[in-house]
Amino acid sequence: MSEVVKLERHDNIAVVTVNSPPVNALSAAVRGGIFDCIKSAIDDAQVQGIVLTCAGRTFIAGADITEFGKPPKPPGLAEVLSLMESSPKPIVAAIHGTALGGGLEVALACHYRVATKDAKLGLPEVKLGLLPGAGGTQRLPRAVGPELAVKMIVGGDPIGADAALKAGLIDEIVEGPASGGEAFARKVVAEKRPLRKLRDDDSKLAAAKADRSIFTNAVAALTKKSRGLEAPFAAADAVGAAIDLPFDEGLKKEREGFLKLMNGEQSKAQRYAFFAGREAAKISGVPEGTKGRNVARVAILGAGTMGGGIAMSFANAGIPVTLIETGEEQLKRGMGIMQKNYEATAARGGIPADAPAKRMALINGVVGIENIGDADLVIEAVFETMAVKKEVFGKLDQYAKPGAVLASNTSYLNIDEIAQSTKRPQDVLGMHFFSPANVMKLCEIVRADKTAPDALVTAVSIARKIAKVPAVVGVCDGFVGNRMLAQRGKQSEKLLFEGALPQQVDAVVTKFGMPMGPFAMGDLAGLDIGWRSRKDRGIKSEIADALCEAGRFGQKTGKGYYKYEQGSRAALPDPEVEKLIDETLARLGRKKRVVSDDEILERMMYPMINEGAKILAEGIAARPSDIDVVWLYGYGWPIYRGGPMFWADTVGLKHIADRLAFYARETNDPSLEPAPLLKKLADEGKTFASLAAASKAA
Ligand code: 3H9
Repeated sequence: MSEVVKLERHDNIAVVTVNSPPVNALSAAVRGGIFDCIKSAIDDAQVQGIVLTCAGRTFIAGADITEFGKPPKPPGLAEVLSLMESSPKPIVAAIHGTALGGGLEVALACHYRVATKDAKLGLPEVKLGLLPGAGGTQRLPRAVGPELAVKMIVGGDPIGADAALKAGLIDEIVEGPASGGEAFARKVVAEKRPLRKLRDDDSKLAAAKADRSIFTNAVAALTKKSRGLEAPFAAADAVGAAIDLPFDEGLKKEREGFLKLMNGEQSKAQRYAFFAGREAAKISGVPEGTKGRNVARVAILGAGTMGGGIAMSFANAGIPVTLIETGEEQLKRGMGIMQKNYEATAARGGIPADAPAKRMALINGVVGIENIGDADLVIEAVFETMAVKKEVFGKLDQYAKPGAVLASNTSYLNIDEIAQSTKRPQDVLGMHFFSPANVMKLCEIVRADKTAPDALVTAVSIARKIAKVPAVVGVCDGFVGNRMLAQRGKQSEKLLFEGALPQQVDAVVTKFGMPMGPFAMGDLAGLDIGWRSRKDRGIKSEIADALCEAGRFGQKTGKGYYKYEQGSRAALPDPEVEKLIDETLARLGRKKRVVSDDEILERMMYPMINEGAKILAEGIAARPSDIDVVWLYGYGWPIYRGGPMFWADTVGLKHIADRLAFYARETNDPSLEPAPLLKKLADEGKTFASLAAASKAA
């Protein structure tokens, strides 16, 4: 009766199956199909029980996000759920894969729920800047109690079938969803079990009604890291309504909150970010159907901070790693750090207690590059100079097996040049991980001139497999992220010469939503690195040099642009730095002026966007959304602002181009002149979003 939902009757049990690939999202057709099939089953006198299940890889993974912001099409999900919950015949949701968002809400409106052992159940709406809008905030607390409910709703992470069974979210773990669901429905019918409706069951709310601190403490802990975000707080309020209000009133409150968020700017940005991340995995300029190479084992060269973090990322995904160092001492140190790192995470409850041993067992630490022979992918994370990289890649030629993908983790060096040091440039590309590599999600995949399409596909798919967000970029100094960051760095330094203080600049940047300002970031990375490199190149940076000459290298020396108390990472403004800046300016005959926060924000962000426009024009990134992905997942750009290019569109490109031209004039800095592409879009009244995808190779 429907293209995407079908109804079958097996004796007295009706089986309703949703089949709408890829993830059975609740499009209008799916909602309509479920409504019609359930109604038919209710009307069929032969039917005594109903199973709702899904074909394909997953149970319903949520509302169809592509429909948000468009005129609603009937039937609404609330109407479908109301029909199901009030059905006079028991409905069993049979779950496999991921029952997420609206999908779990459908299941919660059923009278019983069963799931396969590997199923995951969750309400991740908050990650899209939303709250569950189809009863999830009211039914989940009634199913599992408000404490776990608020954790799932405000935190947004799913739970597994075992935890769901323990919490009372599901009634049984089954082998197969359809067969298990049907068997369970037969049991319900045979035993004449009641029509259990979560809306009528307040028993699990009683404790929180008596002592609301159970709930408020959980909310306080969960929202600690939600600075700037609206959804977690609105979601917590909606769950609070489940405790305080009758079901229907709570539902009304939930609906109001959902609509407000859905129509707001933050959710728009977060939904954009969701699709941008998926879009980035589609590589332009690669022949359709190109298959990646098989990767069963990875070799990583270098067990330092980066190499170790990368090795952990693979081990976390169950992929065996050969971790290679040049000496026993370095290897021992690297292995020790990983072990400690895992143990600390386990102690915090981040991973199971037996995970450190299991994961470390996947990392085989050895001395000598000759041990890479059985690796399908080799990632080099050695010292960051061209000479060292070339030497290493020359050796890879000798020891890597034919067809192995050879990746460099360089953060700025020319991969084309590195590739020339091998006889197999078609296998060479960049995989630029971000520090700490076991935590940060971004992996810039650098496509060199001669990189073979299947090598590129291999890198993108393995990055996804280890839970990274890949973004394909072209060869240039610093690739996408660091190239844009360099523009911000240049301006932040100039601002000090004009009268701003490090703490003022950083405060503007963190208020915008970035996790750290440029000066605190410099202190974290170590100021001596740039100092040494400037000396090598004969470049001066008066204030930064003066800091280093005074032994202020950043956090590691307890002093940099800020001071740090022993054992603390908290950046404290230091009058000595102010004095040092004043003296430097006086020495150079520079006059201080009052720099407004507005100016700081514009000079921190607009030059990066300008560089982004150049990156697009050169084809270094194929789409504006790829640049946004780089910033969202590599640099902590606030997700509710979508990424620099998305944000630029919301500010208006004309305004940005005008301000850049103004600053170019006022500060006598030709590098701030609006890039041709930015100027063109601004003149035409267009946005970055209007640009068609264009990759270097296309
Ligand atoms: C919600 O439910 C609101 C309700 O409370 C209220 C309603 C009133 N819609 O990620 P993948 C596409 S809000 C549309 O690569 P995986 C995705 O774009 C929703 N499309 O696969 C991709 O398309 P393409 C709450 C969707 O195996 C393809 O499916 N739910 C949706 O790595 C495959 O996706 C969520 O937030 C969707 N809901 O991961 C869940 N979901 O091939 C969001 C996916 O063209 N989804 N697509 O690029 C996910 O977390 C992951 O997709 C999932 C599968 C874990 C399901």
